This record gives sequence, C-alpha cells and structure tokens, in this order.
Amino acid sequence: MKPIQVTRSSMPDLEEYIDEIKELWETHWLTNMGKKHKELEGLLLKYFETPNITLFTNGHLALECIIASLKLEGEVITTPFTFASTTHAIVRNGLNPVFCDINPIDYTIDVDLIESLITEKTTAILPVHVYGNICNVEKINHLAEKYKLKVIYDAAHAFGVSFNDVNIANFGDASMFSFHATKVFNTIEGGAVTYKDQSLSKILYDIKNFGITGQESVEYIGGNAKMNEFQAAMGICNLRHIERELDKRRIVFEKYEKRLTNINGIKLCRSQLGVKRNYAYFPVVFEGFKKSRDDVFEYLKNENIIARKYFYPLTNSYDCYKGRFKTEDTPVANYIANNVLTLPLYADLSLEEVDRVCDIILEV
Ligand code: T4K
Repeated sequence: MKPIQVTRSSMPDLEEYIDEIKELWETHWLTNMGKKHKELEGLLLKYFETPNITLFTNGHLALECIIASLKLEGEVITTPFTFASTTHAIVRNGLNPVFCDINPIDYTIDVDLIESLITEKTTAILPVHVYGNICNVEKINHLAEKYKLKVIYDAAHAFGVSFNDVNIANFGDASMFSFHATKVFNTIEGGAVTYKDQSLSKILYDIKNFGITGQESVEYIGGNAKMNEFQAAMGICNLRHIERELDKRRIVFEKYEKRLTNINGIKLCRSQLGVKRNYAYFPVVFEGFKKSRDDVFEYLKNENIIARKYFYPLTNSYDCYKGRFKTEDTPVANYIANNVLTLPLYADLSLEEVDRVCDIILEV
C-alpha cells in the first residue's frame, strides 16, 4: 500500500510556477527584497486585512525577530505544548519562558492561569494558536492591558483562520505565521509577522538583513532572515488557490469527524464559537480507548500510515532544558502530549484513504 504521511505539501502546477519564476532569468535578482517579495507582501497584506506585515525566510526566524524588535526583557509567559520553535525563540533572545498550562478543550493557553504567573519581571505573553485552534484573544487582551504586557501570538498553524470575521493576524501586538512546506499555505520555507505598530516595520526590515541600515551603517546586531524570490513566487502561486485548498481540507476533515465522532475513548477538538477554521491538523486524544496512543501509532505505522505525535515531548522536558523546567507544572499539557495523535490531513488526501486510516484505528 502507498504510504500516507501526516501531511503533503500543496503545490501549484509546474507550468504555473515556471511562468512565475521566468522573469528571474531576465533580471537575475534572486533575493534581498526583490519584486516577487514585494508583490507577495502586498497580496498577504490584503489577505490578512492587516495594517503591517514583514516577510521572513521561515516562521522561526520571524518569531525570533519580532521578539528582538520589541526589546523585551525578563520573563515571557508561554505554553510547552508546541513545536520546539516557540520556546527556543524566547530562550535564544535571552529571555526566560514561564510555562502556563493549556486547557483540555482546545489545547491553547489556559487563560485562567495566566494571572497567577505574572511577576514584576513579566514583559510579554506568547500564546500559540495550536492546530489552528485560537486562544482566548479577548481575555489575553484584557490581561495585557491590565498589566501592560506585550502579546505575540505564535500563529504558525493559523493561516486562514478568522474570529468574528476578523482575520486572526489582527490580534495582540503581533502574530507570527509559518509558511513551511507542511503548512496550509506554503512558500517552501517561509514566514511572516503581522503587527499593529507601524514603527516596527523598519527595525524588522533591518534586523532580518544583518541590522544594516544604510550602505555604510549597521545599527543592530541582526541576522539573515530574508525570504528569497523563489519562495515568494511559490507563495504567489499558492495564494491563488488557497480557497480551493481550504475547501478540499474541509472535506477531508469532515470525513474524519463523521467517522470518529461519538466513539468511546476518542476525543476530538470541537469547532470554536465564531471561528472560521483552516483544517490544518486533525488531532485525536485517546482517553480510555481500547488501545493507547502509542499502540495506535504503531498499528498505523505497520500499515504504512505515518501519523505524528504533535506535540510530544513537551518543550519544557527537552534535553537541552534539563533541570530548568518541570513538566509537573503543566499537567494538562503533559497529559495531552502523552495521548494525542495527529492524523494524516492534506488537501489531496482521498476520502478512501481517510476511511483506511479510520478503519485501522477502529479495528485495532
Ligand atoms: N511554531 C509552531 C507552533 C510550529 O509548529 C512551527 C513549525 C514553528 C513555530 C516554526 O515555523 P517554521 O520555522 O518551520 O516555518 C514540521 C515542520 O518542519 C515545521 O514547520 C512545523 N512547525 C512542525 C509542526 O512540523 P517535522 O520535523 O515534523 O517535519 P517533517 O520533515 O517530518 O515533515 C512532516 C511531513 O510533511 C512529512 O512526513 C511529509 C510532509 N512533507 C514534509 C516536507 C519537509 C512534505 O510533504 N513536503 C516537505 O517538503 O516539522
């Protein structure tokens, strides 16, 4: 049987991409904020219906750069139920992550616990719209105003999501999106930051280009995080088809829901009130199921179906942070990480393949 991976990159027709990159052979301008970069920036600004956007070579560096540009100090409240990137971006900026637990409904930050973690050293909250489920943006906004904290959302999974008809790019001080090959919208590798304060635009631009501010001046200790023209061209093509892609994902997602809802021991994420979803991931929590998550993972693997344990282990238990944090502080995150499996989901996954995955799970 053909292997089924957890996801598969969406790609435009080859001819469409070739057409898009053709002019690069005439201009020889391949990177450093070229024409395609500018065009994609404009298109995404419209798509997100947001005032400001800066593109990056990947989501992780986008996150590192927005944290750096806000000149934060001290402690940042975040969650450990996420990809390595979120925690690493905080630590690599010389800041201390303070881990808040997640809620057991949508696996985003438990907003009722945030206040108890705020100290005089806290300067920001960095929550994650995990799986494209959105955080309680209203409560977070209220806390941020009360304690004068910055809010940066890790929206790596949330492209195409909106809340009460407002694109998710417009909450908090800033949001980081990943355009990695595995994401709903991809630029091969890539990412962006959307933000409220227009004055951040210059520093973000400079910081992603070594801190160079003029031919003979370097004002910041920046790095290299520029999106190149081939990435931007891929984004221009993929953005043309995004509504169709989201629709195809929805059909796959709904098929999974139909097969796996109301099954003893299987817990699914419910849709959130007022939220337009992007069907980025299909997480299943095995809770009192006849087999454990790890068993189901192995059964699927034996049938050449590669589901993933996103996000196990928790970032606060990584070897590189040994002795620094305690997973006991985040028991719900610990529990979900030990019991969750994200099933294969992508636009071109056939409904027969979804049936195959579900049959195996239900018959284990
Ligand atoms: N914050 C959060 C919450 C994130 O989840 C991520 C990234 C970031 C920040 C950072 O954003 P980026 O810097 O990545 O833009 C993958 C992705 O590499 C990573 O982007 C993503 N999150 C994470 C959740 O998943 P892996 O190590 O699981 O990927 P990999 O190589 O095992 O690929 C998974 C499957 O995807 C493959 O089995 C097949 C398919 N695939 C993969 C690649 C690379 C394709 O179809 N095409 C491809 O080119 O991390």
